[in-house]
Parts: sequence; C-alpha cells; structure tokens
Amino acid sequence: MQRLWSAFLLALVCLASLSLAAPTGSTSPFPMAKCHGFQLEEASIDEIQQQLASGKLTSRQLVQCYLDRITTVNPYLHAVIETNPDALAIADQLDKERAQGKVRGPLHGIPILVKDNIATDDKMNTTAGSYALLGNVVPRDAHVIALLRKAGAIILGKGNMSEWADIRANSYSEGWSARGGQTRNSYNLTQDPAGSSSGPAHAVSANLVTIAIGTETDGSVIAPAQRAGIIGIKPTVGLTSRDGVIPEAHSQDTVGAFGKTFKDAAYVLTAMHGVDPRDNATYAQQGHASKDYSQFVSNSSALKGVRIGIPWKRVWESSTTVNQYPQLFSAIAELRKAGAIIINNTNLPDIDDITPNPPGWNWQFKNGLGLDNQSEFTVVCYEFKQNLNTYLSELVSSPVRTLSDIVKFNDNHKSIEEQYFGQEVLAQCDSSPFSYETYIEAKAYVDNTTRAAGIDAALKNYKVQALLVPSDNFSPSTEIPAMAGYPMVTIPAGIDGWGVAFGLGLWGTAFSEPTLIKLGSAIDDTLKRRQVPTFLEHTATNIPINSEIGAY
Ligand SMILES: *[C@@H]1O[C@H](CO)[C@@H](O)[C@H](O)[C@H]1NC(C)=O
Ligand SMILES: *[C@@H]1O[C@H](CO)[C@@H](O)[C@H](O)[C@H]1NC(C)=O
Ligand SMILES: *[C@@H]1O[C@H](CO)[C@@H](O)[C@H](O)[C@H]1NC(C)=O
Ligand SMILES: *[C@@H]1O[C@H](CO)[C@@H](O)[C@H](O)[C@H]1NC(C)=O
Ligand SMILES: *[C@@H]1O[C@H](CO)[C@@H](O)[C@H](O)[C@H]1NC(C)=O
Ligand SMILES: *[C@@H]1O[C@H](CO)[C@@H](O)[C@H](O)[C@H]1NC(C)=O
Ligand SMILES: *[C@@H]1O[C@H](CO)[C@@H](O)[C@H](O)[C@H]1NC(C)=O
Ligand SMILES: CC(=O)N[C@H]1CO[C@H](CO)[C@@H](O)[C@@H]1O
Repeated sequence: MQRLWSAFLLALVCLASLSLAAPTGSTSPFPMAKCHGFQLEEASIDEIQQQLASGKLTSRQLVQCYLDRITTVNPYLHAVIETNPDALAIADQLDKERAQGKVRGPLHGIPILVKDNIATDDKMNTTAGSYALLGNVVPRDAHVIALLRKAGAIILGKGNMSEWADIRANSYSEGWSARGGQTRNSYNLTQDPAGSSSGPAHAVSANLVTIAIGTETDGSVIAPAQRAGIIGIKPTVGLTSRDGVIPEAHSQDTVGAFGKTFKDAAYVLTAMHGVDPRDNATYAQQGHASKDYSQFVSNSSALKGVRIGIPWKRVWESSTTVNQYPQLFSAIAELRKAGAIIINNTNLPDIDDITPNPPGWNWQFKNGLGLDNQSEFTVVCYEFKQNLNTYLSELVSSPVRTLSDIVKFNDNHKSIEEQYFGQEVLAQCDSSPFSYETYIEAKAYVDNTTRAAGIDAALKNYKVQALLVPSDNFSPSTEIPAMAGYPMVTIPAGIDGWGVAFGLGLWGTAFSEPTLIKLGSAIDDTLKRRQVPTFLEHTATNIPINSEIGAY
C-alpha cells in the first residue's frame, strides 16, 4: 500500500513540486559493461532472446552479468534484498533445455526480481522487509511464482520494499525496510523512490534485472514505476492470484508487472495471470482474460481516432505534479498530433463524494471511524488483520503467527525495527477499530463511488476508451482505481527539476488490460520519454531520504 500517512512525505512532495530547475544532463556514474559483447543495458526481452537463440549468450552468462551489476550498483541503490543462491544452477538447467530444442516461451531463461512479500519456496526468505518473518518457511511458491517458473523465468532475487508495504506507521520512508535498508531513487539517490514496490521498480530501471513483479493495494506498483521511469501494469484485482502474497487487503491487493517496455511487462502479465482455486477472486477473470497480452502492444498509429478522456476535476486538479504540467501538456499535444481525440473534463460524476476536499491527499486521514472520508482505510485496515493472520497461519514454521505477534516482536526489537519509525498503524489495525457493520458499509461506499458511479460512468458518459491521468504519487490518480480494483498502467512522461522520472497513467474498467496495453504502448511509442537512470548524488549515499528521520 502506498499512501500518504506522513507529514514529512507530504513536505517532500511539496518541496518536489516547488523545484522548477531544468534537469542537468549527466552521464551515469555506473555505465553498464557489455555482457559477453552484448549491449545488455536497456535490452528488451526480445533482444535478449535473439542472443540466447543464436547461442551468442547463455542464460548462465546473463544471470552472472546481472549479479555483477547488483554487486556494483546495489550498495548505492539498495533495491535488492537477497539474491537467489540457486540462480546460476537454474540458468544452467534452462540452457540445457534450450540446447535440447525446448524453449518454453519469451521468458525462458530471463531473470526476474520479486518483491520480498511474494513467497518463493526456495533458499530465499519472504519477509515483507521485516525481521519478524526472517527464517519462516513458506508452504509453497506463490501462485504467480509457480507460473513464472513454469514459463522459464529465473527468480534472480528478492526486491526491497517499504516494510509491510507501508501499512506500519504514520511516518515512514518509502522504500525503507529493516532488512533491506533504504531503497534509493535510481535517478537521484537522495530522492523519494516511491513505494511500496520500490526495489523491483528501481532494479529494472537501473538494469539490475530485466523484469520484476510487485504488489499494489493503493499505488504501490504505479508510484514506484513512475519514479523509476519504467512501465508498470497494475492488473484488475483477480487477474493475478494473491495466494502466497503477504497480504494487505483482498479487496484491493493485486500482483503487477514492471518492464522497461510494454512488451516486457505484457510478457510477465501473460505468464503470471490465471485462475487459482486458492484465490476465489481469480474466477472473475474467466471469459475476460487474454492468453497473450503481448499481442496488444502497438505503435503510435494505434492512437488514430481513439477517444481518451482527462478527468480534470480533483484528479489532475489536486495533483502534486503541477510543476510537471508543461511536460504533461506537451505530451498531450503530441498524442493529439498522433491522432488521439483527447477530451478534457471527463469527470467522474461523484468525484465530490470520493475526494471531498481537494487537494485529494488529506481526505483519507480524517479521524473518526465513519464512512465518508476514510472508507478506504476502513476496508484495508479491517481486511489486513484477517488476511495477514490467515497467511501467517499457513506458514510451515514461523517466528510469528499473528499481527499481534508482529507488533510484540517490533516492540521487543526496537533497535532494528523501530530505530526510525514507529508502528502505530500496525497496532491500530491489530486493535480491530472497525466493526463488521462499519466495514460492510465502507466497502459498499467504496465500490459504489469508484466503479459504476465513478470510472465506468466517466468512460460511458464521454464515450472514451480510457482516462489519462498524471501517475501521481499521493493523489486520487492511484487511489481511485485502487479502491475500484480496476487496472492502471503508467508510462514514462519526463524528468522533473530534481532529475527524477515521472509518468502518465491510464485508467480503464475491470479487465480492460488489453485496451490499456494497446493505448499505453501507443502512447509510449509516441512520447519515447524514458531516460536511462542518472544516479545523481551517488556520492551522497548517506544522505537520508528524510534527514529528520535519518533513514539510510
Ligand atoms: C535468509 O535468511 C537467513 C537467516 O535466517 C540467512 O542466513 C540467509 O542467508 C537468507 N537467505 C538468503 C538467500 O540471503
Ligand atoms: C472460496 O469460496 C468457497 C465457497 O464460497 C469457500 O468455501 C472457500 O473457503 C473460498 N476459498 C478461499 C481461498 O477464499
Ligand atoms: C504500426 O502498426 C501498424 C499496425 O500494426 C503497422 O501496420 C505499421 O507498420 C506499424 N508502424 C511502424 C512504424 O512500425
Ligand atoms: C482542462 O480544463 C481545465 C478547466 O476545467 C483547465 O484548467 C485545464 O488546463 C484543462 N486541461 C487541459 C489538458 O487542457
Ligand atoms: C470530508 O472531510 C471534509 C473536511 O475534512 C468535510 O468538509 C467533508 O464534509 C467530509 N465529507 C464527508 C462526506 O463527510
Ligand atoms: C451502494 O449501492 C447500492 C446499490 O445501488 C445501494 O443499495 C447502497 O445503499 C449503496 N451503499 C452506499 C454506502 O452508498
Ligand atoms: C537531487 O535531489 C536533491 C534533493 O533531494 C536536490 O537537492 C538536488 O539538487 C538533486 N540533484 C540534481 C542534480 O538535480
Ligand atoms: C543483495 C544485497 O545487496 N543485500 C543487502 C540488502 O541490504 C542489507 C542492509 O543494507 C545488506 O546487509 C544486504 O547485503
């Protein structure tokens, strides 16, 4: 979950939007060496597959090149928490298969990084960044991991993340976990990486791995993807199974894909989606899922005559990216030039109910347990305790079995778990502050306002295929599709005054991934605004993301 619990993050965002300076064009202090003669930096899966097919490169060599890169860059970036001790052996196995003429598909022999809250039944730990779960034994691979392995992907390691996917404290630093330290922004190391899937997103951007997966409850795929200048696909809740994922809230949790191109991310989504009897929500995809999401990847010409809406009211209006408007508006102009019909003010009819008090970011922090302003938190907090306790109860062995155990663990290990941040939100949700009746009411309110009377109404009323939004960090632009359980994608849209990437996003209705991938890739092909990370301020790795808090 990625939300604005904290005053200091707010300050950070406000400061960020004050900066108007042009980005300094600088070359990377970490140029990537060629991998056995192959330009691996920025290489797409199709390009890597060509090398593998021609025999010029093996998966073992590929894995070793990324491991070397992790050794060089990760001490600055802290995007990787662990590497897989079996990665080279798995690569050997897949090289052997290829030599025997068996190629499983586009992911055969391709390394992938996995957020630390997704279970891998191997030598690696699955801990959501917390020492409380260190040494636990998971019962099986998460469903998405089993599917990725079957598709031939090599789990290269675990990605660092905001501990407990952000649902721990009112004040925290995105990308920080006790086990992994502070994930840094690959463009400017002193800047917010965004979270909670910080490590997977920035590892892809920094070319520490080809592709990655993360999870989102609210913003946790889209926000780090945009600040890492890559493609993020947050699928409809129910397209990717949550079995084996350390949960937040089943109404909103979803496993998403990161890639430097839409094709790469679409390959990941193709491999990891599917019906899973262990996650009932996945039955909803029947008749709505595609066997191959890469088939929808298009070029700029796919924008011709396509109606795309701009939900200006509250969504753009309360965006923290106001100083990026010149670049965002020029992007819109380029899309129009490519033939898109962009319609402004395709507002959600009940936007006043969803986000009553612009700017949108503070509506959810109102005290009091009623509906209105904090329905989303009511739903997430209520479900979190139940979902997490169920997950913990299924572990083969674990030092903690309940949310209460975790709260106790943190208090008993303050020097490693609470040296920078408290755990008020974990404790609050553990105290069951909401009744079942309040939860049901909040859930109905969230569903009603964001779906039929929200995104779906805007799409229908203005006859648009998708809604274009800034891929904002803390705003309705990620919150509304998160609450709806609807998909969103983000596309690189520029570099801000501090040298950090930002993105444009697309919203659609449930299971509209084909449309979002088609239009998103067409927008990406039109704008072509991804830039290779610059690692600005890499000499200042000990400058905390927030100096008052002192995270490292
Ligand atoms: C997992 O955690 C254990 C400590 O419990 C550690 O010894 C081990 O190295 C970790 N695994 C990896 C792959 O880092
Ligand atoms: C799925 O739904 C069935 C029937 O409602 C229920 O018995 C089962 O516990 C559910 N399983 C999960 C994993 O939610
Ligand atoms: C763009 O896609 C269209 C439709 O698939 C195709 O006909 C066209 O050749 C492509 N253009 C470029 C420049 O690749
Ligand atoms: C959309 O309309 C609003 C006024 O309702 C205006 O302030 C804004 O600049 C417009 N946005 C674009 C992209 O034209
Ligand atoms: C939400 O909070 C704002 C200000 O805190 C208040 O003006 C508004 O009435 C509240 N909305 C609802 C629906 O209660
Ligand atoms: C949600 O919509 C349903 C059906 O239209 C309605 O019965 C219910 O009262 C609504 N709930 C809320 C909280 O708005
Ligand atoms: C990087 O971000 C910091 C703020 O965290 C800012 O002071 C600095 O100017 C930025 N560096 C560049 C080169 O833009
Ligand atoms: C693979 C890797 O570099 N892991 C590091 C993650 O961060 C912790 C804390 O900084 C280090 O101890 C690990 O070595």
